[in-house]
Amino acid sequence: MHVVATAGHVDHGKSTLVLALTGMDPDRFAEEKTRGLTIDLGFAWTTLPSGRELAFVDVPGHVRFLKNMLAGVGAVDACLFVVAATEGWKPQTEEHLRILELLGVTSGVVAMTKVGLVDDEWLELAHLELADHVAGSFLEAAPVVDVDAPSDRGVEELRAALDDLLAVTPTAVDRGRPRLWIDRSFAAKGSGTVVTGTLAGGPLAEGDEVVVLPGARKARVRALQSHKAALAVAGPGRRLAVNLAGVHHEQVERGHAVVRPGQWEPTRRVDCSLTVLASLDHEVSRRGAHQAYIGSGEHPVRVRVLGAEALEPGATGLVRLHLPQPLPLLPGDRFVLRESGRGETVGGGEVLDVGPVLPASRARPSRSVDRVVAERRWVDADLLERLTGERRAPTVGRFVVDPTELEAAREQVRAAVAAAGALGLDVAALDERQRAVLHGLDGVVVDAGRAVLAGQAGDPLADHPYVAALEAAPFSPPAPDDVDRTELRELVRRGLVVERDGVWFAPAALEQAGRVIADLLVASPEGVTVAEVRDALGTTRKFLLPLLAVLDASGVTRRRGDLRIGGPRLPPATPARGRASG
Ligand SMILES: Nc1nc2c(ncn2[C@@H]2O[C@H](COP(=O)(O)OP(=O)(O)O)[C@@H](O)[C@H]2O)c(=O)[nH]1
Ligand SMILES: [Mg+2]
Repeated sequence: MHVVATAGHVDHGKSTLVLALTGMDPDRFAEEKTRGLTIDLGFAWTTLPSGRELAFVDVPGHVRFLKNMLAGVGAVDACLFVVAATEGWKPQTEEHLRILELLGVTSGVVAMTKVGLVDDEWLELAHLELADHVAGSFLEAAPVVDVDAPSDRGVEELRAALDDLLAVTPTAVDRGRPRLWIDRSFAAKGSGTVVTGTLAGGPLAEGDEVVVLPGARKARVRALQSHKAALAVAGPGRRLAVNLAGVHHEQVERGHAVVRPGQWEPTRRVDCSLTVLASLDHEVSRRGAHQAYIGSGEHPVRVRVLGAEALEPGATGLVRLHLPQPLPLLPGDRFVLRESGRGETVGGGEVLDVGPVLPASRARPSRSVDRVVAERRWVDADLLERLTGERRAPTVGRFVVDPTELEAAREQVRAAVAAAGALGLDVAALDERQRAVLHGLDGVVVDAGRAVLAGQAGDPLADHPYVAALEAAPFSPPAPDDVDRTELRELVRRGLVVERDGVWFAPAALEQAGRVIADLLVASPEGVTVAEVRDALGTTRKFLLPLLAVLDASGVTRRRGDLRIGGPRLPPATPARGRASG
């Protein structure tokens, strides 16, 4: 199954050839018949001698209908390139060849038509002229077949040449991501909206839920037809008519696309390569009114040249295109750029980035998926697939992460865990990305919602002799004269010792003091004096004043004049003792 587009100047015999090859007249419209002129796309199909099926998209040759020509040649596999022997190479012969090249068409057959109307000498000259013009293009080595449709001369040879060509033309690839650029939309009696197009990228099946973009209209595939025959499933690379339930035909138009929901990242801004035609007599810059032909649509665009002010004729550079409506595009999609004012083809190129994040001044787009990851640093793997068409396994969590960025994030989280010490880092306080990084981090254990360095389970500092010494003499604590300064700082940081005004306490001493004061307050609810506390703890003012300062600061006690009363964190009194002394 292949789709081939015709190409060539008006009246050179494209439609006549399609009729001769298929028995079907591609000029559908009454107006086309009476004027003898193809205005819009025509469709016809045939089975080749090999059994291979071939569909033609017959395009108009007249310059006024170039827009319609462009709508038809988007997803084709090859071209039937037509040049009349009588007239030879003409402006639209040239323009169509350039457009096919810009759209990435790489194979074709040339038909030299109307050979019955010229003599041998003229025909020989016509061939020489043709060879001159296709030199250097993808048609340079293409077979050239002489035909004269009225006498049937050459039609069988042409059929054979097409068969040979398609035998070596790769069929459309199935990436599981169907996209049908709509070239016609109409209401069929009794069945509602029907759209047609060349299916690419993946299959569509009866019953599929789809969306029509732009506009994100949900619809369902009610029925499929290819070449007038009903199909339950249609693979990519087919001309297809799709009967859609759920949308009105007037909501759908040429240039829209039928896709599956959730597989695309519709965009209004794309970074692309742009090759400017060498024949253009001016440079391309942001000036001028441009139209981009993408898929089957024509879209007015703003053009911004990246990394330069303008592109010279013949040059290939980078541009950012601003579209009026979001389109489901992918890197690798081709487009043609025309200048609407002058009505000339400017050039064309390839979509490189459908979701550029860098400002135009810094953007240097390419097809590289690594570049997308590096620029976004963290990308959801599903989003990355929608942006690039490529599936990458997530590096952490659901994210694909730039390697440098990931290393930095690992270091940052590891440092935070280390800083949290033996108590551990509250995992709930981390954001999603940090949590994802934490879970893959070597040497970190997560226990009961807290992350600790693996070495700290069984922390040597917890059994530090100084802590033991402080606990042994809670209210006459020894000075840390023999303790290593780094260790002491770490002990303080981890809350294993508490320092105030040059005096060090064990946390246990503070707790004990709090309980003793609570008991005293049962007997003296109006408050206790420093001397009373001192006596109850059996300590001296030297130790007691810093100790009370800690208790005041932590809300265990509060000052009222010369007295201490209970603060919000005062522990409950010991029931028995409290009552006994009261
Ligand atoms: N003698 C002769 N006339 C042809 C041939 N092919 C097309 N024609 C005539 O040329 C005119 C234009 O043909 P058409 O197929 O409409 O050209 P298109 O604009 O390229 O599609 C018609 O009147 C055809 O009958 C041919 O091979 N020999
Ligand atoms: Mg025609």
